[in-house]
Amino acid sequence: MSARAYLSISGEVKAALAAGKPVVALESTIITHGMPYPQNLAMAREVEDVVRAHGAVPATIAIMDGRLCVGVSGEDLERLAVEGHAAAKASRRDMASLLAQGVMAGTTVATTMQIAALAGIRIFATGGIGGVHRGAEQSFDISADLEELGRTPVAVICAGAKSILDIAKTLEVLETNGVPVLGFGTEDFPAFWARTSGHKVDQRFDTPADVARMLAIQSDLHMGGVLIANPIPEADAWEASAIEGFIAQALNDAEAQGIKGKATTPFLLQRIFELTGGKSLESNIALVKNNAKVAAQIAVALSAQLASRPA
Ligand code: PSU
Ligand code: MN
Repeated sequence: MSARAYLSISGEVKAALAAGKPVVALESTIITHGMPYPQNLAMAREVEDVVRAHGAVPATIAIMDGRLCVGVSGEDLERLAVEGHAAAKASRRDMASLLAQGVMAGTTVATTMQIAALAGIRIFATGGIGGVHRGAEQSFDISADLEELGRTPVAVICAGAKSILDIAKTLEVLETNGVPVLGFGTEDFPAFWARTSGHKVDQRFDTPADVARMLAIQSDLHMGGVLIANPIPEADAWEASAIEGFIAQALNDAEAQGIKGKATTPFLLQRIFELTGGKSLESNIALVKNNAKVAAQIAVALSAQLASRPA
């Protein structure tokens, strides 16, 4: 059986893809493991609205009922949000087992990219990517997201990487994997809650049309993913120094409680949410919406450019 036989694509997304209209993929681990209920459900719906408001069709991706679902909405989206941490967190290696067992799972950046590519979606918006964890020289904890970006031809619009990670090492691994890291209107790689990290991106691009031109060429060259880093809006940003104390505390707590492997990122996010009295979540939601807007604009520009090419 072909891999595509496992896809369940919603009617709206299928029609948009067939017509070459802009589509933006959205991940679901951010819903199940990245945010608490009910804010996760509100966020998921608002982000879809933002994509639509900017002229593209949203395609939330998840694994449900033994299917790779593209365009999850309505009651299914609610089921996913309510399930939360009780749902599985699908990394690349989990996919076949989850399909075999018919288990509900949020898809990480890595698996969302994989499923988006299978469905023919080129643009994907999220909050932050996984990366090289601090202390990786001991733990070897490097997110599968970085490997996937190297091989799967999907552009991921994010707000950089959180400083719960080692950003310098994350950028090194992206370089090793051949992943272009573009700054959208910035030369500095953003650090999720903060607009800068002190580390440089590879190239700065200032408009959706410029990014779309680069993506079309990347695709012509049969190369892999592209990471587009879009800083959190000024009004919602934190000073790096203001969040660092909370991150240090969360990392200490994770170590004290022996948190390891795939539980690490959800634990740190939850702890920082508690330590900031919920304020980290407000910023998180603001940056995801901002990424959804830019992703939709890039998707619109890319569709227009591809449609105007000689056949
Ligand atoms: N960062 C966030 N929120 C999230 C994640 C990362 O701010 O929800 C999720 C994404 O789905 C990402 C995953 O792909 O965590 C990375 O997990 P890991 O570090 O276990 O690879
Ligand atoms: Mn990990």
